[in-house]
Amino acid sequence: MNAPLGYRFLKRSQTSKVAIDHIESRKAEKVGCKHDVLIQCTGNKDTVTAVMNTIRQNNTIADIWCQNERLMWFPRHISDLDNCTHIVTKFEPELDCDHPGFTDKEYRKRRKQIADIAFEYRYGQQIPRVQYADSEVQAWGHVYDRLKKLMPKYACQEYQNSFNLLEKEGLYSQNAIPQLEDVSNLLKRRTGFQLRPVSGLLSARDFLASLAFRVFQCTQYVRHPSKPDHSPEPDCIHELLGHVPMLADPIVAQFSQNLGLASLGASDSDIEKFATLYWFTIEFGICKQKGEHKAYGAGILSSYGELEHALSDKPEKRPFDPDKTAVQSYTDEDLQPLYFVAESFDDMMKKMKDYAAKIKRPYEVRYDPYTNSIVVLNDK
Ligand code: HBI
Ligand code: NLE
Ligand code: FE
Repeated sequence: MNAPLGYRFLKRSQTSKVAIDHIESRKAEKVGCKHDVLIQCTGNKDTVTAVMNTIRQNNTIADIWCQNERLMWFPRHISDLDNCTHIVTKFEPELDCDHPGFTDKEYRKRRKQIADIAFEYRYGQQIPRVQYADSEVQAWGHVYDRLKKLMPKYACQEYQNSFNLLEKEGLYSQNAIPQLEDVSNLLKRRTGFQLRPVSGLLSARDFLASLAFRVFQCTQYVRHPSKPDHSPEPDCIHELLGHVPMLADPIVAQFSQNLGLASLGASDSDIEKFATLYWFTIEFGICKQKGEHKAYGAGILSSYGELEHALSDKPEKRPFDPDKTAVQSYTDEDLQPLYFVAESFDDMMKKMKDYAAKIKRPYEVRYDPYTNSIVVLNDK
């Protein structure tokens, strides 16, 4: 039997109320595949497909299909995001000996405490407030101060406008880490985006699907204080100082939702391409404004180590072109050696729209903001 697959399925099915009726495996006939595995199970349709999606995300599995389903599962209502919480274990202080928190027992304990908020969170609830420790607020204040000095020179106009507004509203300051619930309420009023807590790096499929509902999955813990200049994993400094000001811009909000909608039910290889495009735009994008290069990517804007590097002439820069950018490999461990530069924000968004329109799906999707649901068209 294919032990890792069987184990993974059993493990997930135990926590998801899926009953396994039968498991069987044999040597695969298809070249390049080791085993064919047949799993018959009983359970709520959405839950079974959510379990399948977990397995699908493991790239050792080439093909997975379900006899009773024509459409791949994806969230149809905003509350279905309670099932889009598949964490990718990477850069975690518990498992990665290079993580600055690996040998810091207190830090790991704190991370667990904050992660539990996300594990227990369900749609419709208020996001619990975190009483941040002085050392956490200090790390925030240090990054805040350093970034604020660099912003006028390096950040795009949209970012600067929103950041000023967040300060004016009294939500952002060097002295306190804003609470996700308060930030979420402000975003809801500005652009209809809202936050939900997540315990770490989410799978690209789940992360992108949330954007379709104007939901941004947001970490709540703070990076290790020994390395404030750059963190390879998302933390609340990255979310709040990188993403939130951009999500407070109506055009960026619409663009993010469109990318989310394009990802719903897409094949694994298309998800990978969308995730790569997301990486080189929303995360690490540079654009031209008044003849100068400016950062609009959240991963650049939340790291004072990356901000100066990205806009210096050290790294390679190439013009943004979705067909090429979508298949560019990248490192998520350190400063980026390569950035894609858009002619303008508008030009990047138009190119992305044309790219997404080329992706084949046997149906179209629309968002119904009255019911917070996805409407599937041509669903024959
Ligand atoms: N998960 N929590 C979290 N935060 C992100 O910014 C994030 C993620 N998962 C994937 C991701 N970003 C992107 O890099 C793409 O893979 C979609
Ligand atoms: N490198 C970014 C930072 O330090 O804020 C985080 C990137 C998360 C993808
Ligand atoms: Fe991010």
